[in-house]
Amino acid sequence: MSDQVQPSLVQPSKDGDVGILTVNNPPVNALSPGVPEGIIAGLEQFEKDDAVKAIVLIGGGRTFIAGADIKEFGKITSLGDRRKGPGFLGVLDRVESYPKPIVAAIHGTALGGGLETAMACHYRVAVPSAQVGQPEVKLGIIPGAAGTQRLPRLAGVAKGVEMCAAGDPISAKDALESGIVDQIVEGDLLQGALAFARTKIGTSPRRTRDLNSKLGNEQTNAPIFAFARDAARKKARNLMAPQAAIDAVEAATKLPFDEGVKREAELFQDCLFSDQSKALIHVFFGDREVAKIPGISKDIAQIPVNQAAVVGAGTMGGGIAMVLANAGIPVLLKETDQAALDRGLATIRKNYSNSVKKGRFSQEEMDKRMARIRPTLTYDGFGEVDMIVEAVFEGMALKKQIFGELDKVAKQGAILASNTSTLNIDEIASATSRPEWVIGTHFFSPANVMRLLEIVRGKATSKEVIATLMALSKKLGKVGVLVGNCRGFVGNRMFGPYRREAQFLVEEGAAVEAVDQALYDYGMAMGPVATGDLAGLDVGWRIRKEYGEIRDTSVRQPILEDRLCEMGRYGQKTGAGWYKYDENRRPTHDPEVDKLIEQVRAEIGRTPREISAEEIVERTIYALVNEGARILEDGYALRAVDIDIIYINGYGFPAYRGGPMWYADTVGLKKVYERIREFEKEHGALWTPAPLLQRLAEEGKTFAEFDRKVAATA
Ligand code: ZOZ
Ligand code: NAD
Repeated sequence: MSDQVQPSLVQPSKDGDVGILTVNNPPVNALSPGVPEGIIAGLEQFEKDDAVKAIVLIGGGRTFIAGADIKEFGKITSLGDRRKGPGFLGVLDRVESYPKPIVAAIHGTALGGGLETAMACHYRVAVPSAQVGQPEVKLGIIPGAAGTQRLPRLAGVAKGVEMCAAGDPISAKDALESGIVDQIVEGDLLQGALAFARTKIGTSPRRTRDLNSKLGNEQTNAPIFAFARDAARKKARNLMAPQAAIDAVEAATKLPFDEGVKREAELFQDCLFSDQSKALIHVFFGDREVAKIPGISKDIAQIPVNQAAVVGAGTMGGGIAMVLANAGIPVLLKETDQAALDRGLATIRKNYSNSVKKGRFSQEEMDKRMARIRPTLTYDGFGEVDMIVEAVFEGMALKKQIFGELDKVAKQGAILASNTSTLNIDEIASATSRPEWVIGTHFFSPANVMRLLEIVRGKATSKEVIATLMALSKKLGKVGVLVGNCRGFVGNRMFGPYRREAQFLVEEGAAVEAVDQALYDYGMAMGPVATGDLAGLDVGWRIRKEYGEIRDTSVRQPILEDRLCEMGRYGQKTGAGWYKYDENRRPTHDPEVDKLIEQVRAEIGRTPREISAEEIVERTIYALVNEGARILEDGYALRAVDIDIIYINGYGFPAYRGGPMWYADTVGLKKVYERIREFEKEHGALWTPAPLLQRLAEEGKTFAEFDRKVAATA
């Protein structure tokens, strides 16, 4: 524990015969240095006070304790001393063995070390809106203060293992039913907790460690652990923490409490010092960092978005209308003709019905959401809305025509957004008399599912519009990342070289399946070749044709995908692309594609060679890193972590690798740079190292250090 003791983070007070300890460490009452010490100091004070017969531990502000202070973990691992650990177990032993009853009073969230603290108390009460959980696996660690030992003693083995291995919080009601919480307080929490505490005065405190009745036996537990391990293998592919959490809960069922705690500590340390945990903690803070835009302070006035409109009810427009409706915002949805409008609405209805069938929400809720979407073939009502999102076909002339029309119908002060995936926002904005109100909102497909929203800043876009979109993205359940206006913005611009390399690897000798498998094993949700089939190969083909890139002989060009498109093989939508698809969209190998590959190899004079999975990963992932470094240097992404968050939320990049830029840091930029130099020698100018990457590699620095410099100068 730290030397900088700040006991003022926990305030002792009294209400008659009950002592109250209030944790005040905003914003989330994390167990930062000073909080554990404050709790101990308060307990010692009340122990000596004979007038105090029971204690209530409560959180000040918006929540109970939301867990360990995650910033502290980096300090522990950077010291490299595994034995140091968080040192919090002794504090909780002191709480549990305290002679007077202690009641934890929970509102907001009791998460991680917060729930562990509550479980070391003798009783727990909670308001109905409270949530409790052991979310540590989401940070690549496991509970480290006996959570895996106390939770199954309160909630049973099945519930304990589920909560520790999946990490999702549960409601107060669920916590009451499973025995974690003793009472729900409907009115004032403190008053309810005081009353509850008084009922325990004079009784000997109930210690969670002594409650063994829910621990089951070998026979009843074996299937629970087998099921949990299997589920974790599937849902948390390649992740070590969920498996470790299950091992730790299993230890609770097999070892005496103190031995189980020791086993948990070993597993906790293994996880804490892993690259996976460091990466996931980077992602936790990254998710929040991207909302911080230099030059756009929190007090910039935002534009209230109470009503919206979407132009185009195709794949994206329909999804965007759902996103708005889901957030309670009424939305006009405009199409060119009735048939297109009906098609769009039918898709929306089908998507909502599927959610109802899966039990995500009720039919009544679906009806409410549908009622918020008002179909139209005209611009009637567009003059009243606060934001209009354009999602028509990708083409500059059409986009400019639509923005010219929107300029006439939209009220002054309305945000005009385009969902373009490649086109220049400034040129689109030039079709209006108010470019400061124009912005790019690049949703990802399916828009109602994917978490990423690239917010594209034009050169005239106002700070108010940017601040509004950043805040709105959160309300819409998205992670908004501000990007600059370059072709493909950040995500798709990087995706080009990544998928280009996947094609080159096939040209050079790798099997299509081998490329996909290598990246899948690396942790990508899907391989790059299969992703092309999913998104539609024709999209890139059309863009390449529009930009006149095909057959540019000055640099090596991928050939195979254009040939597939010429054969009408656009991917899943035409039943064939790189793979053949059945009616359930299941892919199979296609000998036709083998023939094409052989033919292309012969044409370009490539003798196929053995290519290892390692080279496949290096060629594709380093292509992302190199392009990412260029984007960063040119200022199209604010920080390396912004690129990481884009890749994790929009492109299925494994969070436990921290995103492409963080991953490059973990490999070592010098090593990445040297490998890229080798690729340049072999494959030419497409692999010229980004100057920023070269500089950082030569200086022995990391992208994370680059980000810290950006933050310091912001
Ligand atoms: O912030 C949301 C949340 O989910 N936080 C993380 C909760 C969590 O994962 N807790 C478990 C931590 S690991 C743990 O406890 C391990 C363990 O067993 C080890 C043993 C104990 C060791 C003890 C050591 C003495 C939450 C749901 C709480 C609130 O969501 P909101 O959307 O309302 O707010 P955010 O997420 O924007 O957060 C506000 C600011 O607080 C920062 N923050 C949140 N949780 C933190 C934390 N900082 C440090 N530690 C935490 N646990 C967050 O970064 C954000 O900061 P700003 O600067 O971006 O405003
Ligand atoms: P889509 O072909 O599915 O839908 C476009 C719709 O716009 C069609 O229904 C069409 O009838 C309608 N439309 C055309 N002109 C119109 C007009 N004047 N007024 C009203 N409606 C009109 O296309 P999509 O895939 O939804 O793409 C839309 C936009 O989103 C494009 O700019 C595209 O680049 C971008 N985008 C697409 C994806 C994706 O994966 N599909 C992802 C991100 C961004």
